[in-house]
Amino acid sequence: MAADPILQNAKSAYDASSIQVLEGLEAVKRRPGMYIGSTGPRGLHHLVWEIVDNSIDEALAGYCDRISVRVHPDNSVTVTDDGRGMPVGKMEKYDKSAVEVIMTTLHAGGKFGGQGYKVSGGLHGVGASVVNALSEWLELEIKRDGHVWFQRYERGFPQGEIEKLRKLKKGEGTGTTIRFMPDPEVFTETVEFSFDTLSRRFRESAFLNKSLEIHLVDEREEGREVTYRYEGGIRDFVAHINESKDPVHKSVFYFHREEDAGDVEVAMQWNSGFQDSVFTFANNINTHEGGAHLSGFRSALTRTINDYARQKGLLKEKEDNLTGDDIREGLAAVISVKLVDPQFEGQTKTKLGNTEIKGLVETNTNRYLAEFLEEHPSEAKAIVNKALQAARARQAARKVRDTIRKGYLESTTLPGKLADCSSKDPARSELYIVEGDSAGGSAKQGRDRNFQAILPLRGKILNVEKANMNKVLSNAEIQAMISAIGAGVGDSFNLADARYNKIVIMADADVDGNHIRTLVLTFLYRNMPELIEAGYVYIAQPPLYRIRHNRRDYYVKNDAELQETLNRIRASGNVEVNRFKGLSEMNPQQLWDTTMNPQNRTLLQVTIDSAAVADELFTALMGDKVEPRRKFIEENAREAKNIDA
Ligand code: 28G
Repeated sequence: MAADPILQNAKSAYDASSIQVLEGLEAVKRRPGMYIGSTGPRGLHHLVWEIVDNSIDEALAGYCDRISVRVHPDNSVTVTDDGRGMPVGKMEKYDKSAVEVIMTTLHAGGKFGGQGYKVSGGLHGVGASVVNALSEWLELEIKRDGHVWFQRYERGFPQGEIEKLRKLKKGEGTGTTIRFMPDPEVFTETVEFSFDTLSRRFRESAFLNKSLEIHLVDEREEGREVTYRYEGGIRDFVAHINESKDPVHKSVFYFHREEDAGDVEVAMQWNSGFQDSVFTFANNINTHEGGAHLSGFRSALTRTINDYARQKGLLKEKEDNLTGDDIREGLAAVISVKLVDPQFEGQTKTKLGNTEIKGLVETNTNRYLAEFLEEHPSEAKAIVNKALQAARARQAARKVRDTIRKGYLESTTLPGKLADCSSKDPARSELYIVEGDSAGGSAKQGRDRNFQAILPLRGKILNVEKANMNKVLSNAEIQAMISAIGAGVGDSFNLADARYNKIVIMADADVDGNHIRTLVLTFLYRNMPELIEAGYVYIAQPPLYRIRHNRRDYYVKNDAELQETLNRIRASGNVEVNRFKGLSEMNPQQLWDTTMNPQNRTLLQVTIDSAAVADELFTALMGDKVEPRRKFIEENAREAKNIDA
């Protein structure tokens, strides 16, 4: 048995059956998608999440308070933390250093492959070997035990043993640095990291881990860097969600409770809007599909607010209880739980299954919320009033809905503007939602009517952020969309009734096109999220340029492709380049060839993440406040131009 207490720890950890079988890295190289989801841009970024999560685990253990991430011009990434440093001592059982065992053995099943899920806090180093296997090279620098240690790997293979570089200077501190170069033979699509994707994720991590500092530097572009550190943790997260909105009360409700079953943290504040933005996390993982923590929170919220309203006479005896929906209107909330053995379930494995967590969240939310309401009577009144208003509007909306029900929503009559396809098989059928009548006309002529339906949208559809459900449902363009899709809306949405399994938003590649795309996406995200979760929603990519050369036409969808194509055909000269200003500039044949023909087109599939970004973008752009809009446009100008990225 090793004398080093760290090695003893490590040994018991590795012996534990929870770690399961140790496999070689060949499995990762054979099927990268099983371990990182995909080999596209999402998988590429996953490499960074795996490494940074290990630093965050070290922070959760209480030893690290600063993480820095650097993207180098060659697209390699360096992550540094000021934790204890990965253990460097020899493990007798393997005849290797502990860090080499961590870097070269695959622990547990892949995150995306099945049973094994990573538990934040306690199992760190788990994903590092996956990153190592998928990196052309990876270098480690560890400060601990009085020295700086170094080791290099190539495609997962150590290039020599770990070695001492030098002695640590006085006061230099400890920590881990990992620099890796994603293997271009694995990430064939792209090896380029997106600053915005990295930055968004690190902001979220910083919100979820109070006082943890995360510094991101992009060496590819002068001055591009951010530092996130939130003393308020998820309280600041909620304040951030409400930044571009108008809060109906001042203080953010917050509690943090540590119990044997797990840690619970809740923060919330109501705004004057109509949507609810409740985000839930388990072990820092965004649980998009909710689960036990969310149901516990909802029950407690409905119960405590009703109890309070009754007790204070704000709700009269003869009046019905406020519904959960009434109470959650305009609510911004973050629920974060940390537990030892999280069970992730659901279609996308983002639903927390641990039933014991429901009671934990429910009991504490009941208790702390009742206390908050008693201690903040004027805020409590504002909150209850907001819910009462929502209840009244909901009753009015129900009446409207009942009257229009026969006319539009639930009727079998399809909207007049819809050019439907002949196929009645949803699996084969596609609905193109097209901006403008003239582009709609071209699309109708250019399509394959066997399986492609066209729905032209006139002008700007309703601003869903500002309008309540009542108005949203009586808007003609929205109604056309709802009845064409055929699966209902909101609570009565039923995915199985969707008439198309592909819903393609087709708009110009300009500012107006972006606007309409964002509007439609936001509408779908808020009223038919199941459609996005099921992967039914796509964005069409019309070309940006036409290149005419020797009587042949080439269509390209971005500047990079333009450059590439020009380089390819440059030799023979006499090239004509046209910029497409809009869909309507293409004739039906061109539209079919470039954007609609399944043989040639590239569709972008909308994910819940990208829809959430659209939602955020939308709120900032459309909300009532000017300052956040200006700020958002400044910070996200690139993104606003290309929300598809
Ligand atoms: C910079 C990029 C990513 C890390 C640590 C620190 C320890 C550690 C990492 O131990 C083995 C298994 C469970 C204990 C733990 C150091 C205890 C004592 C560590 C990182 C031993 C892994 N001293 N910092 N792993 N554990 N940072 N940053 O990867 O039982 S990984």
